[in-house]
Amino acid sequence: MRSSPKPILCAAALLAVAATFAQPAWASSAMDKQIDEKFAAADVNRDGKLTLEEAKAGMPRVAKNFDKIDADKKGYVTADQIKAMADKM
Ligand SMILES: [Ca+2]
Repeated sequence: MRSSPKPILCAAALLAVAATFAQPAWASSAMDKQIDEKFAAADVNRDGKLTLEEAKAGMPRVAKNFDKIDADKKGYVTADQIKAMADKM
């Protein structure tokens, strides 16, 4: 008697359940990816920072909330700051 297929099925079921519960994390990382892509396109001089001018041209929603995202008033925002703000919205 061999019953090896059963544990495999069990693991597959567990994976399916885990994937279902992981949905919000997935959605969040998909949004992060979208922000990364938009940020890269908007960051014209590729310095990893988005000035208000760059935001106005490439990420208008960021430009609108620029002062809120640029909490330290550095005159630019980073992708991480935009993601942190996106998580709150
Ligand atoms: Ca820049």
